[in-house]
Amino acid sequence: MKELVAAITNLEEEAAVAIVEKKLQAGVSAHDVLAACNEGLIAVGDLFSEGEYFLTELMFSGEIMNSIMEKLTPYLSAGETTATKGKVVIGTVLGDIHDVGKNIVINLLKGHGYEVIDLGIDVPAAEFVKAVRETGTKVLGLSALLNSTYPEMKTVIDELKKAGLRDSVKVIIGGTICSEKVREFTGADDFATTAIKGVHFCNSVYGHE
Ligand code: B12
Repeated sequence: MKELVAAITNLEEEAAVAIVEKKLQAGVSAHDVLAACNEGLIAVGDLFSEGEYFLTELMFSGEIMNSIMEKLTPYLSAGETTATKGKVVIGTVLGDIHDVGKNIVINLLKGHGYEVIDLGIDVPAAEFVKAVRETGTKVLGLSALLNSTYPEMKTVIDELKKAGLRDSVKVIIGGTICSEKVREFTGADDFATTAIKGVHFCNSVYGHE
């Protein structure tokens, strides 16, 4: 796995994708592969923070992850069921365009039999409220990766309250910046820094555990 972390950190797309294919063929769990990819991306982020990498490199790391996801998705979705276990509305909050993690969560939820309504990126609070009202979902997932955008997750929850919808929907926030402190600040029901936690959350809300 060290090889994979290094290939992503060094932005070697072909090598990274080849290693992922090799690991999957060898029967390594897709979740373990994903964890190594995350480690590589965190290293890229750190190099960006330190001024070693620039926006171009950051963008390229996102592209590498998308190529890897093409290989990983079928494995993450293994065991797909046709039955709909329930609806989930999800999106990245206003001001934030990071969606690699959100898309992984979506793939995983679909693989576990959930109907996912993806509102995309940079989503204003009013759109989340509208989607919750119109779909009658019991779960809303909010994604944010920036220190400057996590307060927007609180705005969404406050708007749900104003619309009288807060009691009808459970909210889970996700992204590397999420913690118990952030959950408390936003008023969300739970937080996740892994995609699988989102699945467990939905299972408990919809009574599938
Ligand atoms: C790729 C990347 C980009 C790409 C995004 C491409 C894309 N389509 O998403 C681009 C180049 C566009 C980008 C832009 C920027 N980025 Co950026 N980016 C990253 C990087 C390297 C990787 C993010 C990623 O994809 N991780 C992989 C995924 C799989 O992980 P994840 O998102 O955390 O998701 C997992 C979990 O958190 C969880 N999860 C996530 N969401 C949800 C939601 C729910 C409901 C649930 C249940 C779970 C869940 O499940 C996922 C799978 O396990 C990070 C580094 C890092 N440490 O995160 C920086 C990082 C997030 N970016 C950063 C910054 C500063 C920026 C910019 C402001 C840079 C700039 N000066 O313009 C812009 C912001 C643009 C904007 N308005 O949003 C900083 C944020 C610092 C902070 N905390 O505020 C980071 C941390 C880099 C750094 N160390 O400085 N970025």
